[in-house]
Amino acid sequence: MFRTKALLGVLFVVSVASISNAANIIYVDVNGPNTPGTGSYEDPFRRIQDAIDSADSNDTVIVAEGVYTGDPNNRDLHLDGKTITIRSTDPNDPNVVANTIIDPNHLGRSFYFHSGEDTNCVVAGFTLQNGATDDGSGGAIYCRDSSPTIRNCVIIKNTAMFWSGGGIYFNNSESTIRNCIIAGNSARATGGGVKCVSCSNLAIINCTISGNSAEWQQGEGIFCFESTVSINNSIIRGNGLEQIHDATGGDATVTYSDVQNGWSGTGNIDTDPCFASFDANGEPSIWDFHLQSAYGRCDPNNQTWVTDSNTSPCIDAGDPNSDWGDEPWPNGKRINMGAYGGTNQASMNGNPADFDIDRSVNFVDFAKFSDKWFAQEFCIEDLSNNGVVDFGDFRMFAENWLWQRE
Ligand SMILES: [Ca+2]
Ligand SMILES: [Ca+2]
Ligand SMILES: [Ca+2]
Repeated sequence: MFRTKALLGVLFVVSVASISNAANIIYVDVNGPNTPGTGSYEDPFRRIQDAIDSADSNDTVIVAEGVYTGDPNNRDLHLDGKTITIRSTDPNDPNVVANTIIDPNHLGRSFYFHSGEDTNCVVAGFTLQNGATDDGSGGAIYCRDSSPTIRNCVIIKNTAMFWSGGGIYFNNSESTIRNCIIAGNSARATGGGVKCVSCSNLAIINCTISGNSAEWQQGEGIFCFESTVSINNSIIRGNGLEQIHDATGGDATVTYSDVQNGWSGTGNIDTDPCFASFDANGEPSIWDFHLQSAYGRCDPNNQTWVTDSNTSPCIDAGDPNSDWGDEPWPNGKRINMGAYGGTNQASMNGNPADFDIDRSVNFVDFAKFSDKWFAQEFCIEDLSNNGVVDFGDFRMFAENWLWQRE
């Protein structure tokens, strides 16, 4: 009885606490009706900093598609130590990411973290472009004594004009960067894409870091110094002379990644990733880091799936223990390397009727198909992807019968 009362008491306290800390959603839309706006869905703020300033810890700021530029309250965004999620309307949709743009137009950075923000601060689903700093490091994002989580962002064409970390600079930070493209950024000194110093403890997961440059030609992709950086399921190629600079030795641990000129570590490769479109000396805004595939590649420009003559060796080459997430079938039941790995835009691989992934379609696959006959669910045997396994799927299975991969 006592235990029951105690339990009820705990539940009461927990529920009251959750009510008093109820998180709010604050909306931003550069095309909203009023300036500054109130942050409601009907009357959103038009400038991102206004929303951040009105937020309390645990609130979420949702930013509508549009280009956030010009106004000082759309750059050098600072959280003053609050724990806030700042995201686009759908960080998992690369089309939304491409259309939700923070562009300081070389007048500042996008984000300036310097007030002890922790890993529960999240920046998700933005394109951060044309940021620049003339007073130090970190062209798009600066983090000192702060550890925001950065995911599903495209960080492109930013510059650290007088020092380091053209894309992102970390100093005494414990950030995680996940499913980000960091490309075409430049630094005056070192770390064209990312610079990491002063006992930082960084995780870089499923990122594509390419086409960055640094004038000192050191760590043109990533520069690490007296820090711990773990890089997993990532592609680091086409960054000038040196992809990763490990200044003190042993700072960088790399696994299941494609690193130009190689890097020791489990599952690493050094081979052309077959990007859909990339020229290190070309214009970054037309680069496309989807991986070429004979079995299906998402073409974001035409909103369709296409096939290539090549199939990227980075497909199905990520950590076998990583969740392949939203990768469309056939996904090899293994995550791809790079920024689209684990997402619904991951390049496909193999025959869709090869359910056991043994490189041939035969009676073993037919047995699996039969087990699902007339199942009303979305499963890999539902080849037409309409929620039921029936004669339409049988026809598709028959078309692939006895397929064998060379
Ligand atoms: Ca895969
Ligand atoms: Ca098979
Ligand atoms: Ca079906």
